[in-house]
Amino acid sequence: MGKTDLLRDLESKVLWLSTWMIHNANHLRENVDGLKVGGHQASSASMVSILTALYFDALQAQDRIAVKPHASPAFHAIQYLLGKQSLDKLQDFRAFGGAQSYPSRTKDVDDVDFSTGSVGLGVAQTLFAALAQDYVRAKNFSSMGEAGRMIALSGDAEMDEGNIFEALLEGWKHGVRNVWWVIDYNRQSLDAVVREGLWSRLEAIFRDFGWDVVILKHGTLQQAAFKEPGGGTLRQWIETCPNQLYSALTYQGGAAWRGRLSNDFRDDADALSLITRRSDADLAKLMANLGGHDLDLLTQAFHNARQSSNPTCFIAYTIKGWGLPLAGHKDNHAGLLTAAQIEGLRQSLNIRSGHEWDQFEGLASDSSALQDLIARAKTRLQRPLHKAASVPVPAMPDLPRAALASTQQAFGQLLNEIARSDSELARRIITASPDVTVSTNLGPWVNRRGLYARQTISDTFKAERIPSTYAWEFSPKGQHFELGISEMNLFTLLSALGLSHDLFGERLIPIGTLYDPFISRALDALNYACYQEARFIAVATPSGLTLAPEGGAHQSIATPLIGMSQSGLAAFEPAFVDELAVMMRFAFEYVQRKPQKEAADWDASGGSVYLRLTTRSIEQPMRTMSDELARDIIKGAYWMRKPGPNPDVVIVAMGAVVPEAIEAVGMLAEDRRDVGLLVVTSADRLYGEWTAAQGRYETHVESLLKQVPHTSAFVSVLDGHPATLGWLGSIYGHRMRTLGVDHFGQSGSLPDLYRHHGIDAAAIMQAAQALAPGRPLRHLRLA
Ligand SMILES: Cc1ncc(C[n+]2csc(CCOP(=O)(O)OP(=O)(O)O)c2C)c(N)n1
Ligand SMILES: [Mg+2]
Repeated sequence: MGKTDLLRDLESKVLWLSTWMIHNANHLRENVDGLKVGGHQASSASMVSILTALYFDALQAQDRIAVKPHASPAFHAIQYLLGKQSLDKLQDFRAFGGAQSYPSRTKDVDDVDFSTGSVGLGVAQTLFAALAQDYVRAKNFSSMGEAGRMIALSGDAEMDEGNIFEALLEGWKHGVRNVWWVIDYNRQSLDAVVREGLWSRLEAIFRDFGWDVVILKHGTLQQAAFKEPGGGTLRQWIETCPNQLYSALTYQGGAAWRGRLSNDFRDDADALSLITRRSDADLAKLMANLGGHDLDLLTQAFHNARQSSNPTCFIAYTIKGWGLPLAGHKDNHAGLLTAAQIEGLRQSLNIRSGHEWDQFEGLASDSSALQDLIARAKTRLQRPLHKAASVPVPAMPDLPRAALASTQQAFGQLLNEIARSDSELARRIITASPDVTVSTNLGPWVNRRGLYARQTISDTFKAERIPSTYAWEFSPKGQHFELGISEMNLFTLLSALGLSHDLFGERLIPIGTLYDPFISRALDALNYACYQEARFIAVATPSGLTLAPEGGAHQSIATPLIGMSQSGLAAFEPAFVDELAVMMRFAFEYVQRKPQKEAADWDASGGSVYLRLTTRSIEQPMRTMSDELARDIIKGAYWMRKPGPNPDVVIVAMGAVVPEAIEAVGMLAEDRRDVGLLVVTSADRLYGEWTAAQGRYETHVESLLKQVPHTSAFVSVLDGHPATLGWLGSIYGHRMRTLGVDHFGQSGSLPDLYRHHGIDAAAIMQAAQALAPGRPLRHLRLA
């Protein structure tokens, strides 16, 4: 038997296993809560042929692949055949601990390279992975083998997602290569049938961006039929058939095809006899033989594409629900097979009852030949066990002491000092910024380490001897990735770079800078980066109202809550320069921690880090950084002024408004007893430890606050949403007022805006007065 026959057998096995898997999952769901398994059956069947051609023929060990979210069952079925997925996980598809609904790097045990689920993100992820691969190769960290193809399997409606086009443009700028996007062109979305002619728009776009486009429209059966007498008419008919009609006829099957074609071909005897020569079943098979279901065509197309490194888009015509009774129906997205339909399919595939999970049950080919082919695929896909060495983290450089400084300025200085050093850390850092490199203070780092590009591009201003603060020279040696303005691209790139240790076996320490408010623009990309355990440091600056004259739309409010609520991301907000240095050192180590499945310590697995910085220059405390203080900063809070034994009020402050709190505390202390000032450096970590411990041990926040009697009151303040610190009162039941920003800001001076939003010293004192009444606060009256 030829290779194609074997592949065809495996294709039918993958279709069966994925269908059976969903059928099982459906039973399980119905028993629990009556929910139906949505959106898998038809979408998965649509991609069965493409996945079969890739995994059992075309893929190489160095390739990495993002599978269309709803093709998860077919993907897991293939992994099962390859011996990488267990039967019980397939049986538990979508159940707790079972194979995941959407391929997940972290939750699935099989070879998921990129987690998908939110359409569009996986597609763009492969493009940035291709750029990351080139970066790692350019650095010659170690001798890497052949470059892999970064492959995305995308739905056709998935191409509606804007982030794909943002990525396409960025890829073009950076000369992306070794990336394949395979579009499952089944002309159906979730709700409906897609617009006519989408393929030609897509083709034009991809060609414009310098991609090769391979259109896989007609399978080999159709191509052969076109050569028969009357074949031209058939071809013409298929070319002009509207998507809806093609889908409808596919759904109805052979007799319907015959009815329609006999009528349309009535004036063409040759074409008529072409269809009369075929049985209903053969006619249906011919009409369903689109390029994306033709294994010969697919394997050949992938083989050809391997010959060049050009980015390549395959538009593979397919049928949604291919091979199943719901094929082509416009409502099939969440469709499931009935018990009778499953039974029919089982019989047609010669699968005996009780043998549904058997690997070769019912297949025509010799099982040893199938075993051979699978074994060859396994060997081909055998990946080296990546053990990226960790990068040692030296002590952070000492910055010259300045009386006044901002955290953003200090961030630039710290990176500049790291850039000057010859450390391994300096070599492994890669920075990126969406067109805000200079304004987020990465300029000094870039001056020293240069911009990265595959080809050297010199700085014309420098060559022309025009004075400029920044050298803007690109070379393969450079360590800064200049991006266009898209924040989605920033986080998708950070996600790719932050998986380099796993994807390419070389550890990178990616640092991305952006304006804090625009984190929201990229939230989904950030979420997916964290979900798949990519490791990076996001430095968001400037933030909050503190950006006063820039106006309301530039002033972030919700980001401290995002930092707290985003899983896999440790969020910090330093007030002072020495805190920032401690956080950065921690971040370099934290991003390299190895994820652990059952970690005893809530924090052991590490994660990415988010630093929320500001441009506000504030007076720096003259203190030496003790180990204890450094530890407290990382845990999330420290006493700047320890309260006395019986405080009327404790002020809790975070970030840019700590000076307001210091001022308020100074004035309050004249009229209130034992006032304390707690500086929060990470609401996220303080809260994270407290909730993770569930009372099993005394957490940092508990040990800080237990000394404050219940009768004391708290006033919290930050330049962001007040809920960030609002939970502190619930630890021991302290009364609390939470100050912060909960409405859009506007342009203005800093004092104007702090006053307007009630986060200045006077507002803190007023809140303290209200909670801890007593003799009038003399400074409040003055204010
Ligand atoms: C960002 C996002 N929005 C919405 C969805 C819900 N959704 C899942 S599949 C789908 C339609 C996908 O159509 P297509 O890409 O053509 O894939 P097909 O099912 O046809 O293979 C939608 C809207 C999602 N998963 N992600
Ligand atoms: Mg589709």
